[in-house]
Amino acid sequence: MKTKVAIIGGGPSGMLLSQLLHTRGIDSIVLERKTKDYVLGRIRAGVLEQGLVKLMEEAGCADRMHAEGFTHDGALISYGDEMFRLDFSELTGNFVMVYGQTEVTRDLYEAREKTGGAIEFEVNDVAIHDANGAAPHVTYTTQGKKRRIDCDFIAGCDGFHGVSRQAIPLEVRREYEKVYPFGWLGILSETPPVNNELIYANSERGFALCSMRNENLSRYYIQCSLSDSPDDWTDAAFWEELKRRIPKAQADTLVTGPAIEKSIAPLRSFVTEPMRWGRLFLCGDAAHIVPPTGAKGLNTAASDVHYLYNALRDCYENGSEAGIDSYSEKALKRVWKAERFSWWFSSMMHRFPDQSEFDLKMQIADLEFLRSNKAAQQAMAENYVGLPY
Ligand code: FAS
Ligand code: PHB
Repeated sequence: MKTKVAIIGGGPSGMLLSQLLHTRGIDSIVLERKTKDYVLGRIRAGVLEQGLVKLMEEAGCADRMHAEGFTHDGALISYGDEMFRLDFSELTGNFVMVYGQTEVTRDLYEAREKTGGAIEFEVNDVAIHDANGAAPHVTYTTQGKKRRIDCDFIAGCDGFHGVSRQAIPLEVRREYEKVYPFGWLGILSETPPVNNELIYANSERGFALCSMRNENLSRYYIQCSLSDSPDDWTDAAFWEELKRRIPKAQADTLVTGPAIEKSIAPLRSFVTEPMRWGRLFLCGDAAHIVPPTGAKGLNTAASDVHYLYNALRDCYENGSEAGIDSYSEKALKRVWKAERFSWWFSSMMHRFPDQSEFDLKMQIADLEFLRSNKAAQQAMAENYVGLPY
């Protein structure tokens, strides 16, 4: 088989890139390890920056998002029983869209299937060959048969545990990592959200986040030990702990119900450089990971896709390689800003096992400064709604 762009990974990065390329008549083939149902069964991000909203519009996949998503122009931050609001609109003139990553991915699959997009599910043994040579190609097996795709370019959109990053030689790759000593236990419940905007809570018992997917589907997280497993937490225990971490007024009005999904995500900050090796380009979690506190994971994958899509367009439509030559440097500039914001917000909102009394005082001072200083609020809001591409 031959295609212009072989895309490894059928998550949001791979599907958004494939759909955008399609709008310019640039063909691609998506190779996905899992089934479509499995991919669409994953519950992950919930907050979209304006940049991703615009990319979905450019991809022709934004109708349902605009019909069912919620624009949020603020969020609440609580510490103990104190709480204050960040007014994104007043501080930045911008807002975010609350619409689950699962729905973004579903919309992209629907668009690709409508336009006969080439997607292979349940592929195995994906391997990248000659990425830095004259004949880049990808091999894989499907239904026991070995296949080969010859291509002009390879997009590694296969997430943190994929194969693409490993295709860049160790002597070329530089990796940066910080592993956090806790995880997030998340649940989905068919209950009305406790508040119409998100609440990020720093409590003496640990971090909590009150989010939502719609007026009768809530998403909650509590910081938990890395040794925990979802089965260690009954629904009742989760609700009890959440109530102890959010302000009393919200705890008293929280509507609880059975968890329809319960999972634990470990937290890490990770970046690999460069994000390009010859004709191989890494996008999204294949190249970088952030703690989900700042809702930057999916949104930084989107800015990678924006840069790579425009670079490939420039190459095919104008014969210019300037975009692909500057892709890694341009993408990494924004990646590191997202890494910094996610690390800063996570450091301010979570309780760390080895925290000293002084460290705790610094957290409260950080929160008090953010609460009282407009410039600090502006900086936070600019990062949260999304820095420019
Ligand atoms: P993804 O990991 O989503 O997709 C990669 C795809 O590649 C997967 O479908 C995988 O099956 C496939 N793949 C892997 N190896 C392959 C191979 N060898 N061959 C073929 N296919 C292969 N971000 C937030 O902003 N907020 C959150 O609350 C949040 N929660 C998260 C919870 C978890 C458990 C995880 C893991 C991530 C979370 N994230 C969150 C980050 C998440 O949203 C990612 O940023 C987003 O999924 C990135 O999308 P992709 O780069 O497409 O990677
Ligand atoms: C979510 O709704 O899943 C979500 C929202 C905001 C975050 C992280 C996760 O910062």
